[in-house]
Amino acid sequence: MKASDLFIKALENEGVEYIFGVPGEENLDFLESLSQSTIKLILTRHEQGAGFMAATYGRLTGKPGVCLATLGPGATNLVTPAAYAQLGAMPMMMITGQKPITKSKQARFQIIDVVDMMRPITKFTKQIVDSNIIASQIREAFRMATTERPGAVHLELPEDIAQEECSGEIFDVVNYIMPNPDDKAIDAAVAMIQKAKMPLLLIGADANRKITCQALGRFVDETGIYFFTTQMGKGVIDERHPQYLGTAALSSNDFVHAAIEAADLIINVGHDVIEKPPFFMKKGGKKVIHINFEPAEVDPVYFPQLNVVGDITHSVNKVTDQLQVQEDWEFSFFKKIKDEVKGHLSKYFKDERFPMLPQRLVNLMRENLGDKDVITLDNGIYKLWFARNYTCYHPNTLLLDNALASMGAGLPSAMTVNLLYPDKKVVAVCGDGGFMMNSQELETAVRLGLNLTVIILNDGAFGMIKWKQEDMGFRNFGLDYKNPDFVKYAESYGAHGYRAESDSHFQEILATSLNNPGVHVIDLPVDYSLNHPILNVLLKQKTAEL
Ligand SMILES: Cc1ncc(C[n+]2csc(CCOP(=O)(O)OP(=O)(O)O)c2C)c(N)n1
Repeated sequence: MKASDLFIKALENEGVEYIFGVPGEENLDFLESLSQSTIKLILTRHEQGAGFMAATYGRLTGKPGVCLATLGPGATNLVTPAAYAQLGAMPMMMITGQKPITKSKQARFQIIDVVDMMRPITKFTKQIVDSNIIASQIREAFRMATTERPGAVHLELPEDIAQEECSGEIFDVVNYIMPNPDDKAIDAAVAMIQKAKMPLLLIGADANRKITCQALGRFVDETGIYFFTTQMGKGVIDERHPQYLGTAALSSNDFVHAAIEAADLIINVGHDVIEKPPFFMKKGGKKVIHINFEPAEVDPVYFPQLNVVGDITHSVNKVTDQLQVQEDWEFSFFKKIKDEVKGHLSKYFKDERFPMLPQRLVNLMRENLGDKDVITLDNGIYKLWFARNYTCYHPNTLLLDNALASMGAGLPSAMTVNLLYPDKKVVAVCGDGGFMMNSQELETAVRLGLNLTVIILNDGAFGMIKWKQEDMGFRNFGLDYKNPDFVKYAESYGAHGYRAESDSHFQEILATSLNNPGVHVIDLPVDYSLNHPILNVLLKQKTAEL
């Protein structure tokens, strides 16, 4: 069999449905083999778009999303999505081409050491030097990508190896069950929770990967313990729950931090140090139980006293089984915070000023989307507003990146959501800066016949950095730009373009976009004037008063 045919057969054996990518001439044997396969090629306009789409596929399905690029410049364009998948624990496999490795007349033309370049941002990176090991290397790459903690893997397929005749055989996919935690660790966790006066549950990104909703829902219902989430832990338990205190979006001085400050024990299910810290540990301060698939990595702000390592669902269920509700648990402060938060969050929900406040947009999105519809966020200041203020009813209904926190992933992520779940509505909320970083994928979305809406929050600036600049007392410098006409821009791709002129006009456009097929791009002028006074000033005062 030709080696590139075997490569594709091995990918089919892994259940690969799509390959997202931008082929180069070094991938042409691979492409020829792919043309005979059941796997669909999703041609994108930039390797970054392909990588973000593949990573999101991995994030949503738990199966590695596969992307393809050529050597040199194609491979370097995959660096950001590789880091995105690796930090975000999204299983993703990258395949890159290379000039022939045995005989080549290319000298150094386009050649960089891609395998080494990928080393710090992947779990596994290899050049295939012999076609007979293709099948085993692919099996190993998929195993690595999906094993806890999931992440990015990379295989380089040189042109001459792709053309070889080989007799490789396919390896069966072998899944395994995650080990359960040791009883001693469970006993210790139960004892610590029972001894605490104000225990508080934290739900992090890793609890969002597997089906932990039921176990965690049972834990909070049976114990009465209050909970908060990291940004990537949002939605694991329906946030309408009376014990939900909020999402840690800021680093400090939010209502949720007042609860964290008061708690004497944090039961941390699924948070690791990759996400922006939702709280900081201090020596001699509160205690932390780390419940996760892996033991905690120690960091100056995170050094839990107890690790419960193993399958998260099983750990949580075992703790719940044994835990006795204590009469001296004191939750009245948490209840007070819950009441304060409710009033604070809804304050600007009905404020119809235009340009629109991000708080108002959050509310309109919640009102207009169904329980399981999805918002994908790019990276900008609005991410804080959505993480704090948007109420998730189900896991993975607000997809954001709080690990690499890269700009440019909002639109590609929404495209994958629509590919996978055509019955769900999906809206990418992007800043004008982040949208422009991968806006060329509008062509891909239109060509694929996808149905999605993009809302561009137009402030003519890198708003997030402006907000930090103001907080640091620096002058307003170096962060403003001009935007293209987004309506014409969208239309030139064959998408529908709209510019919102008022609050009610935006609502009309939003309804049209959500209820009609095709790609819809809404230019929404945004008012960020309350970012500093609320996020930096008011919250400090409010939380100090609690
Ligand atoms: C690829 C990348 N480059 C730079 C940054 C740093 N950064 C974070 S947010 C931001 C500004 C985002 O601006 P925009 O997308 O317009 O959103 P806004 O904050 O204005 O709503 C920048 C430059 C980043 N996170 N990712």
